[in-house]
Amino acid sequence: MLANMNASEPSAPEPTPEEDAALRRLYADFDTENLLPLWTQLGDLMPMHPKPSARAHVWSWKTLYPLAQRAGDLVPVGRGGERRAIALANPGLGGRPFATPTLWAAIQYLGPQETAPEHRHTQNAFRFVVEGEGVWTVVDGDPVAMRRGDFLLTPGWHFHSHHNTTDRPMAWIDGLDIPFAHYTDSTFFEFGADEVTDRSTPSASRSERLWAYPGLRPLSALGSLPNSPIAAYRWEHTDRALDEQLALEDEGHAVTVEPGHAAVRYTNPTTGGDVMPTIRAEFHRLRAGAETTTRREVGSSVFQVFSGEGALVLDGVEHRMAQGDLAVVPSWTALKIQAESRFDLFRFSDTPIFDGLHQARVTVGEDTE
Ligand code: GTQ
Ligand code: FE2
Repeated sequence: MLANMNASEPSAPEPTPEEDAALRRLYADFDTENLLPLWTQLGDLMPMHPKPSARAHVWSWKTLYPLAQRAGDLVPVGRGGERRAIALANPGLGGRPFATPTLWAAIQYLGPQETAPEHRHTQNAFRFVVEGEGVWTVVDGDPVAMRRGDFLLTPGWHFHSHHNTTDRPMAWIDGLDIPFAHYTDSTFFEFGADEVTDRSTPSASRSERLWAYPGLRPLSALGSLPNSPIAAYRWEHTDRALDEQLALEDEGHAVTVEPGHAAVRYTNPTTGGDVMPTIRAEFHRLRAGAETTTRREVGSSVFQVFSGEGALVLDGVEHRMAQGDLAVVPSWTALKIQAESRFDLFRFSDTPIFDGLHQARVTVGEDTE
């Protein structure tokens, strides 16, 4: 049956056979001329609220890690393939390697003494380390150590390579805005040097030595930068900040997001805003037994459990999660976090895109059913 602008009106008269034939010819001619009328597309394109194609989905670290390990044994890393990164492919996104419509999330694995060659691309990237150490990522010639709990930036168009200096493998997660860049046809890529430009292994990068003192910025670099100049946000700082929020709460100060829920956002110290123009990153810590108020947000996010056990309740469905497990929360999905033990979660999202376009929306505390 052909769609009709008056289809929903009960009093609309049945089309005559002539009208019906004319309407069929009209749609056939639209098709020939690569045209589609709004009235047949409205429900899909302009729903009352976001109806994401991406699905809520959980990948367990216990499954991911051995698969990455097998790739490590079988698939060399080098020029051309560039990275041994295995992407989360959201089951709602047509088999593409996209966690959400905007975000790429992957487990990357480097074997003992291996090197992933230098390149740069316009896509913004970060790494988050849930376990292990011993890899240095060299960002525009600055060697940055990667250790458990660290959040590391590779903003767009910065050259980067990774090299494992140890005799043990290391795996971590990458987050990038690859799908966003792909859908907007805005991507550029260049190969860099074939050898790692600096094989030194300092414990702090030059970027941290210049920038990573809270509230203090070098007078040689005033003005706002589009990306945070801090290459690594270290676990000791994140952990301490969260501990102190909960300690202050214990002392009677209302400094947490909500009772038993401490959280921090990683920020660009030159603006106070998000670390990169397309990606927001946060760390959340819930006390054992705490739970968050249900909320929906425009935009998609990915969580990785850093430690502890708990559940993400997504549109009323409980997904139990443990260390290393990753969950995708599609746009406008009702999210509640429940902590069984103390529950530490890393989170990243595409919210800065919607903030920048004045399309961000949040609802808090509504019923999920
Ligand atoms: O480490 O440079 O997961 O360029 C995807 C693309 C990682 C990287 C990914 C990349 C990288
Ligand atoms: Fe890269």
